[in-house]
Amino acid sequence: MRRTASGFEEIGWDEAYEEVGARLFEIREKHGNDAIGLYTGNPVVHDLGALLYRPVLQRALATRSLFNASAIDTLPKIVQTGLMFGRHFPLGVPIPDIDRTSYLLVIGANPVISHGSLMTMPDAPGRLKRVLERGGKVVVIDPRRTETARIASEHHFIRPGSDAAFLLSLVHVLFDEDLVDLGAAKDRVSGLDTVRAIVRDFAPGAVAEHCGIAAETTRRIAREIAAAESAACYGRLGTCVQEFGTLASWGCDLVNILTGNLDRAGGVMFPNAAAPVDAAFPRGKGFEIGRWKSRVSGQPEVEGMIPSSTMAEEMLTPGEGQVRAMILLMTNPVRSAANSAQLEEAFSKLDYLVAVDFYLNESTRHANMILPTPSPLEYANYEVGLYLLSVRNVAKWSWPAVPSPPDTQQTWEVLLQLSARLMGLGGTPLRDVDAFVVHGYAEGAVAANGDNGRWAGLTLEEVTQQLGADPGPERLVDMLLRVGPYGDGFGRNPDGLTLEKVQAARHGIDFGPLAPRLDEVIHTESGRIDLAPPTMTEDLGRLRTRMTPRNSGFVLIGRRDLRCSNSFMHNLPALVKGPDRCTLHVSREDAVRIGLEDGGAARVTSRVGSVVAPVEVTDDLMPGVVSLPHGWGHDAPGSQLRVAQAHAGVNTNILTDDRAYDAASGTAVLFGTPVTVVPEA
Ligand SMILES: Nc1nc2c(c(=O)[nH]1)N[C@H]1C(S)=C(S)[C@@H](COP(=O)(O)OP(=O)(O)OC[C@H]3O[C@@H](n4cnc5c(=O)[nH]c(N)nc54)[C@H](O)[C@@H]3O)O[C@H]1N2
Ligand SMILES: Nc1nc2c(c(=O)[nH]1)N[C@H]1C(S)=C(S)[C@@H](COP(=O)(O)OP(=O)(O)OC[C@H]3O[C@@H](n4cnc5c(=O)[nH]c(N)nc54)[C@H](O)[C@@H]3O)O[C@H]1N2
Ligand SMILES: [Mo]
Repeated sequence: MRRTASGFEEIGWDEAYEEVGARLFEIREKHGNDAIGLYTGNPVVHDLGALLYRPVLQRALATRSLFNASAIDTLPKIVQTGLMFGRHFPLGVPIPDIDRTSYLLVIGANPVISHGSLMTMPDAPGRLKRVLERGGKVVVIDPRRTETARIASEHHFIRPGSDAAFLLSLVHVLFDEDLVDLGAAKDRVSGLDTVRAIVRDFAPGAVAEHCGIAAETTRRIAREIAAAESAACYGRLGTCVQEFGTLASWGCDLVNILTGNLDRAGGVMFPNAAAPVDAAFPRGKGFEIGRWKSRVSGQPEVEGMIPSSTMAEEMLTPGEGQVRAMILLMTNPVRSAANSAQLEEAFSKLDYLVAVDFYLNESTRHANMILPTPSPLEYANYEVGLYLLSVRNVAKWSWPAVPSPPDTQQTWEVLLQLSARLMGLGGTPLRDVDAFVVHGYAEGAVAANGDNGRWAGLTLEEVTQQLGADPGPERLVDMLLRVGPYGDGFGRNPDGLTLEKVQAARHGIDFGPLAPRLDEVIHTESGRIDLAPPTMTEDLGRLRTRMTPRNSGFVLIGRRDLRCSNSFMHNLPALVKGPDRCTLHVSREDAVRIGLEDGGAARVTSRVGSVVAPVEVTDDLMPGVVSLPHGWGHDAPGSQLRVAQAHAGVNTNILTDDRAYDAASGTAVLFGTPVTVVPEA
């Protein structure tokens, strides 16, 4: 779809590739590599071709202007686990062993709705209920009494953004009452004395008012976790997209480690995925952030990405390195990233915008060219990404459910076509370009798994020959599976895994529960888990300043819904029918105080914007907090989403502020935005 003065027109693939290739090439020649930005959206993790060919496009672009949905939702966890375990994301993320745990502390996550995220699992409600059936406990800490809280043993409100203080006070109790027990991490940690000294100030009584949790409750929870046969502390978005995301993420793992729950059954453990990404990307020891800083506001680089909150300023601020063209890979940033109004402006001013996306929506309407790739029902998939975060080690291939129409291009083909043109290989047959890609991956696999790794004697020739000649992501997955922990090692272990075997197992293959593997995981220079990385300890001053009593205004948090996936599932009638879900939740106490009525309307205003939303009065929200879901606001002129337009809703990211961020990681604050709320006539 090409944008013209009179709207979008359909053109052929070859013409589209020619134009996009030529325009990007020209912009790069004139303004340099960093002038082209790439934004990788959330659905990429579920499109195998997009996941495995995005790195190819990234290399072809050779730009530092790399933005990512992970740089919206996960940076604090990436920074925290990277610095503590020396591992690149997500290989150092300990996952709750939910099927065997006797105590699950859920802080800032709603797995009944989200299915877990950094604890990937089918049937989240069933698994949580079984913890209780086994005689265990599930405790939820959340400013909202969520769907997860409803099936938990107990729930406590917490003031948004105060989790770091609460978690450090749990750690305080562990030291104070002599409950610290390192378990498997014994002799494998450094910085224990630093942590002990830090948490001295965080007595439960000292943080109770700030957090809204009584000191006795905090002490009891700390004792229970320490006494439980096994326990896991799990934080997700509520402990990431907030003012102290890195400190809160750190607090979660300190609780896990200091109660002996790291790497033990029922605690938090490291998955051992069948197709591990590190099998093709060998890396040295250690983990560093801030190898460079973003051009305008000097935010640290993390794993090659810069925080997505810097996107608008990088596009709008003139000077060398200004982003003048963008590639949007399955993302809707003008609805999903902070400060939408500024982003709308930035996208409308670009010299060139390409979107790989199947919708003409709020973001892609700004594109000069939309390259539509198929829907998830049309492509085969293997969860290369999410199996690294899974609560069991499993492997399953899913086949396309419906065929694609003729003339469809898969996402990997589109990315490869663009990459080829950026590398000056526009005239080369795609097969040959793909052979080059496979060669690159195979070199990585041999370096990581050959003589220094699992499969002694493995050679490049062997790998490339046995992978066959069919281009596309399948042979790359085959390679990852074969060099992986259950693999056939290209013949060295004949009974081992190949893609063919995974594809033949209709219902997937189960390798069993998570197993201890701490020694394999720790990858710091010192060989120890760093309990007190300076990135965290140096941020404590900021936390202490915040703990002084605040003004009594409202803060805004988000809310997920079972029938939405971020911003893109509102165009399907079955998923939007029923009562309006894009409502502002307000506690009964606040509603009475400021004169809001259920079914009425409220005006919500932040530093950067203002919206009017329908009000739903609830008993499930902490007073002082209001909640609005994200991903709505489908009334943008020029988008072609007939169903979504009829259920437009309100865009909450008009209110979120790109300048409010977690200082340690640069992550924008999406939960905890200060707002005013007044009735709207
Ligand atoms: N206020 C607030 N904002 C948030 C959040 C929040 O909780 N509160 N959550 C944040 C989080 S966690 C995330 S991950 C981001 C997500 O934000 P994004 O990464 O922008 O994801 P989506 O908004 O779902 O947009 C996905 C885009 O991909 C397209 N698409 C989806 N599937 C496919 C496919 O299979 N093929 C093709 N070709 N296109 C596809 C859709 O049309 C849509 O344009 O949003 C963040 N924004
Ligand atoms: N149905 C559905 N499933 C999804 C998605 C979806 O859009 N729809 N999105 C997917 C994506 S991209 C992601 S990243 C995951 C996210 O997975 P989760 O993090 O489990 O999902 P959220 O519902 O955002 O949960 C965050 C919780 O934090 C609470 N919270 C807000 N502020 C604070 C705070 O300051 N402290 C504490 N303790 N809690 C706070 C919120 O009330 C909310 O209950 O879900 C994934 N799964
Ligand atoms: Mo996300």
